[in-house]
Amino acid sequence: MSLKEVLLKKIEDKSLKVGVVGLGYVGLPLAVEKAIAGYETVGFDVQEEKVNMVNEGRNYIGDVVDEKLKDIVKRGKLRATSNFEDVASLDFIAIAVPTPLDLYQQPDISYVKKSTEDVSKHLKKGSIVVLESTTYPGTTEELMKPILEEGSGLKCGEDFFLAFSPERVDPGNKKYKTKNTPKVVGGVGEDATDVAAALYEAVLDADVMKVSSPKVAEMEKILENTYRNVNIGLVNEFAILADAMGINIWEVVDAAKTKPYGFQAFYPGPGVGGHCIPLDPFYLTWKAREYDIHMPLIEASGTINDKMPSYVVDRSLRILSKHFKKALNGSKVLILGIAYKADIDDLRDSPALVVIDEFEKEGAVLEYYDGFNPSYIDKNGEKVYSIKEINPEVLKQYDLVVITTAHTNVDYKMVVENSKFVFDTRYATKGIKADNLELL
Ligand code: SAJ
Repeated sequence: MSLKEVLLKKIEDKSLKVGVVGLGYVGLPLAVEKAIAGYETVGFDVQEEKVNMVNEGRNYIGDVVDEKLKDIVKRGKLRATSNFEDVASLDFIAIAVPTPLDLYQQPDISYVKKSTEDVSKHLKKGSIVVLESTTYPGTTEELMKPILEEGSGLKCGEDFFLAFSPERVDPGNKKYKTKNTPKVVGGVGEDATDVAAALYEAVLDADVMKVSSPKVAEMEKILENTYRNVNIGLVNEFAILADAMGINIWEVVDAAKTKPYGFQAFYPGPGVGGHCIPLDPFYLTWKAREYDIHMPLIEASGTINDKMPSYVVDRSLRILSKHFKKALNGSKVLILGIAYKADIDDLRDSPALVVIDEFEKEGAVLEYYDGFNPSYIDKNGEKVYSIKEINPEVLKQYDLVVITTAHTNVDYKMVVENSKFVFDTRYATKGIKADNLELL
């Protein structure tokens, strides 16, 4: 039997041994779904704490159902380790490690490189490796393929298969999860694509689209997220003009989205956070320069989005001056919500934390409330605590309340009724009219 036939058979009879490298918001849900689908799954992570929590059946990812994790661990379908020697027994290894930017907004591909090296040392003949991390087009074939071949002495396409299949996890999304989100798969060669697609078809309740190469799959994922970044930048630019013209941008967007085709609503905000949207487009602009091509539209949207936190502070400064003849310096400001988006606890690249920094530069006296984040470590390494709760007595102490993340576990009507002034950068107070309320 050919390499492809052997793997397809193992996928069909569920004897395929599966590995997932990286047990974060992408890798753990993926490992859980593969184990639930009946495949013996090994999770790999360099963080001992994550390895121990998985082996104790203790969940730490919001999108994973605690009971499901506990059950598959108890049934021996899923275990975790930091020992890559276990790769030697695996047929299908997915890699879902971070692809951040470094200080200079350049791709930091070190996690992909390191995990590929670790896998290559133990890669067995007859296996397949699939990268899921969002990255620049070319990563799979130009970076991973040589590492895997040199590290294992095996030949890609003959002794093992290699493919790219971008993750599409939208943390906190109640409707679309790993299980039911369509998947795109692009292999080095058609056989690799077919094998990778076959496993996703066996595990997911979603369409699996095969594309002609890893590069197509790598670029389509970047297009998905660049599309978001640029459209958020566009609406942020509109928001700045709308405010200057005394127009309610939120009403404008809600009106535009009555168009049933050809328009998708994006809303302004205090900036763009998370581990994908602010970063992924710059994996592409970095790679484009290798072809002497610049992408000014992407750069421009990044500039606009990065300016939003200081724009929020400028607006706050004007509110205090106009309504209270107060300077921002020395004013007491309450920040409502520090996660990068509503109803999750993730602080990565959160614009709210940049807003806090910008306020502090102006001498404002800040506190924050976030029910999902009782504390956080600020840029000086200091632990900052959320105030315990928000109630009428507490709210009265602040000169200004700024809503930076619209968590739905807050009574915004009570906030507006009991605050001196509220600046809402997230439309959390939609439908509330008050003289002490201003929207971004
Ligand atoms: N944001 C706005 N205005 C908007 C939409 C978002 O300011 O209209 C901000 C959010 O507040 C947040 C940031 O942009 O700070 C990113 O938001 P996001 O909704 O794109 O959420 P992410 O980054 O957690 O997840 C995205 C996925 N989200 C959606 O498609 C809705 C998806 O693009 C990817 O699956 C995922 O990134 C990824 O892992 O690539």
